[in-house]
Amino acid sequence: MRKPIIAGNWKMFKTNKEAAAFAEEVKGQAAVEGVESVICAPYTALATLVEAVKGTGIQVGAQNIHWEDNGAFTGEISGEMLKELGVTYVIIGHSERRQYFGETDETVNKRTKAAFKHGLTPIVCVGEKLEEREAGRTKDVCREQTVKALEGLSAEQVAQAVIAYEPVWAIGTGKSSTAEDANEVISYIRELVKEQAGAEAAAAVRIQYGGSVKPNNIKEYMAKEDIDGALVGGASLEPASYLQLVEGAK
Ligand code: G2H
Repeated sequence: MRKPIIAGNWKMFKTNKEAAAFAEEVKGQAAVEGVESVICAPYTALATLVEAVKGTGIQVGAQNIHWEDNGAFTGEISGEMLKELGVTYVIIGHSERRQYFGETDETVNKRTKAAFKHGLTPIVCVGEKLEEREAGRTKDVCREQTVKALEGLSAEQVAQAVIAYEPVWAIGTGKSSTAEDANEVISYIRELVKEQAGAEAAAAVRIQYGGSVKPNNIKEYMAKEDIDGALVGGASLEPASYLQLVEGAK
């Protein structure tokens, strides 16, 4: 059985103080039996957040990782640095990184390997752009991104990974993919994992949907067989809304 996972992606929102205030508000209410809850915060808030959510059941994730352990890479953060803080998850290859910061399938693969090297769970993002969807290329794009992201990983690693299917046109736009459509693509991604890493890994890997998920639609997604949770941006920023999402994933 795959444990549902809700991951908040705070993107470039919340200062250190605001992150601490969020943790204070969710204290005592955040743990929901049978659901894994994660918040992926900006680097500057990670250390504070790891301390502040202790005992709440929330785990803390970063939003990127460099593939080297250290070196002359100005502005980058390594797995070792994240691990030392108590971070357990890391988002890799979010479409905003692909679109604005030159992320490629190759660098996504390197970062994913680095996450495993340091005992972090990667949340690997894949998904098509609007023009790709309209050209009927959704599955081709997801195939390319998924296969390349997971290249060279062991079946055990793939089984532990989290994949987030995020159609780019649904991100922050208020337009969400229907649960049926999302489930169809996610089932296809699970088939790809099966081809690449075997049936056991495919049955174990958790695949989230992401793109305008809100407390009022989370249950529709969670009701689908292949959808194991959500990667949530905007709706993860308010404590009450985040708690409703975690509750809705039960
Ligand atoms: C997609 C998602 C979080 P939002 O980027 O990864 O953001 O829920 O705001 O569409």
